[in-house]
Amino acid sequence: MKFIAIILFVLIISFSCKKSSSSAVDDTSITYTGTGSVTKGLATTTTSNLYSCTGGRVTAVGTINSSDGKSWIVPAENNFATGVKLPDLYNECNGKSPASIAQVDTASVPITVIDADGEIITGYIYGDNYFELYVNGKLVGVDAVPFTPFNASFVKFRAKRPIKYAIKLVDWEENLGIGTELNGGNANHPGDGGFAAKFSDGTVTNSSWKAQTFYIAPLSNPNCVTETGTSRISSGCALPSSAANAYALHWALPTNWYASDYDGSTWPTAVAYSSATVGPKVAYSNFAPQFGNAQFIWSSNLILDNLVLIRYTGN
Ligand SMILES: [Ca+2]
Ligand SMILES: [Ca+2]
Ligand SMILES: [Ca+2]
Repeated sequence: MKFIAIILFVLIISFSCKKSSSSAVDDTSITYTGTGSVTKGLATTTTSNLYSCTGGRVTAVGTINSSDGKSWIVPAENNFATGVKLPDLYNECNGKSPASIAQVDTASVPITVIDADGEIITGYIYGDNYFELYVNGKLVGVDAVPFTPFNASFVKFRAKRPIKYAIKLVDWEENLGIGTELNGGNANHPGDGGFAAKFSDGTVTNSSWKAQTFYIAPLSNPNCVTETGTSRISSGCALPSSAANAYALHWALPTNWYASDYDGSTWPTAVAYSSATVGPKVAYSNFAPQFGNAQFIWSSNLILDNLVLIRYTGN
């Protein structure tokens, strides 16, 4: 009996030591085998409200450390504070709620010069929730409302064709670091994304774009994300039981991902989603004729992929 008690004691001590030696992700039962960085639980808020608008959700930014010793900004590093806000097609925060294009003064929208010897291109853009638009390697501007209410933009820029579009897409979150929002009685509702755009050079969003995901959350187990080639697939993932048990995966953005000559050809193909699946608001539906045959696109998971980069080269 005494011998068994000693064995048990040694086992308990060794288990506790193992547990206390774990790093930021405090769960020794999970050995992650993929290429991302793993975080668990909520991030620390660094900006309590990036933007305020009556009726809008709290738009915060935070940081969280992963088990491999890296620090991550969630939901995404962004240029909202300093970036030029793109002109409004529809934006309740600025008192603009036209019922149709007939009520929008598109002629007075200023032209952003990307290439002085280029041609004038116009575009209609709707993103759930936030986007930053780069054209030929330069930032044209940022979505005027980062989270909610849902808005839409009308852009006008001068650029040389073929135009290289590079766009950062963010499905914003209220529970920083775990990709969820407060939705009525459900405090951990995994929000979804969706993005549609139509430009006058003939470019529309569809599955001929490329899309890569860089932040996936919430996950019950980070190993549920499978990687095939450059694809990061979370379709087999289950939601966590609680915020404390929620994992997230992060990948660093290539430093020059928006450059004109960046080769995004190895990225996964963007996935098109139906309007019914995305559920766009009036900021989109009031201008459905202008968006024409543009499709809603995202990476392979509209719900769990919260930071997605997309690229396309126009005609
Ligand atoms: Ca927005
Ligand atoms: Ca989401
Ligand atoms: Ca969303």
